Amino acid sequence: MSAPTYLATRASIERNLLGDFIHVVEEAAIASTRTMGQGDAKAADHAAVHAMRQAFEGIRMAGNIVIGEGERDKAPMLYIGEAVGSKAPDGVEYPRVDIAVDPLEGTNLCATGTPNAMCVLAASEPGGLLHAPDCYMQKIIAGPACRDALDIDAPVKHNLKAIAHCLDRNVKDLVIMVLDRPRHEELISQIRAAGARIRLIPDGDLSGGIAAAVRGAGVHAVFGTGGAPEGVLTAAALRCLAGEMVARLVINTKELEERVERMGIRDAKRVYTARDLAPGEQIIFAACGVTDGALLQGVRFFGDGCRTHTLAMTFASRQVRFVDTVHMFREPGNRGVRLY
Ligand code: VTB
Repeated sequence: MSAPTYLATRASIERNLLGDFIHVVEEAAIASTRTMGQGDAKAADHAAVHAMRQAFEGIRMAGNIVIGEGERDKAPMLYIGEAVGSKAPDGVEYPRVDIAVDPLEGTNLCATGTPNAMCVLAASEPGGLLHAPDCYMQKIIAGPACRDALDIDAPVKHNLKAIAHCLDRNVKDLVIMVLDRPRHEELISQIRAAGARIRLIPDGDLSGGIAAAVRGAGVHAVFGTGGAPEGVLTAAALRCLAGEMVARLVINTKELEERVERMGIRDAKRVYTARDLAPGEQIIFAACGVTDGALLQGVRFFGDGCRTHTLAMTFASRQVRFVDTVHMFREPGNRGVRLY
């Protein structure tokens, strides 16, 4: 007889673990925001990783980190392949969950107190998130209206026209987010030549990608090359939001070629959609603001506690929640609970 399962159904990942995962990103955000503006990106990252790792410990799941801080020898915590979650009592099995984390997306943003730093994770049933190598990924990300309209091999102008058409507007009315990097010089001049407007960002194409999938966020697409792990997390968010994405790994060295082969990726030039990158049937995506951003407010501390703002979404049960939490660090005494 097989061991009884603590949480029996597949549907239970979304239903039963969402609250726990919100807690995880909130804890990471509170810890890293303590370091905001200190100019120490490493310390900010370390605070987020440590808090996230600790928060995972209390969750009744057999968690497996598929996208994390790197390989085991480089990262002491939240390394790829690390088992997280509380230990099940004898005779009990907890649900198996694959987890992708970006404990602090935008470590420099936090270190400099610049907008859009956030603590992020995505989770799914085993196999539901691509084990992407830590390399670059070329991406075009847009909202649900742009269904099947993006072509990563087409000229920039062509994609901008397609996006404008889907959004029932002119190319000049579009705002395209691009990471401010020398490698994007040519891309930026092509977007300018096509007549679209640009918002250059210092870091954080993940939060930009989510904003592009939400109407009214003031950004219509993200173009350019960013991290592949961030690409998988973006894809998990986009599946919950029905957003569009086309992406391709940038495999430009012999070492990377061998690495992706070892990882079982047969076609290194493959064009991925959001569904390819995050194929799970059960997906949870949670992001808690560290510094204020397009969609999320950062952590605000007050005398007795703090307040956090989290985006929490599920794929199968189709929920998009904005969670506004007041965390009490101590008894407020007769000063009362201050919400503002
Ligand atoms: C992007 C950005 C991230 O890494 O993915 C970027 O969105 C890519 O790397 O916030 P480079 O900095 O080398 O361009 C981050 O900046 C950090 O993960």
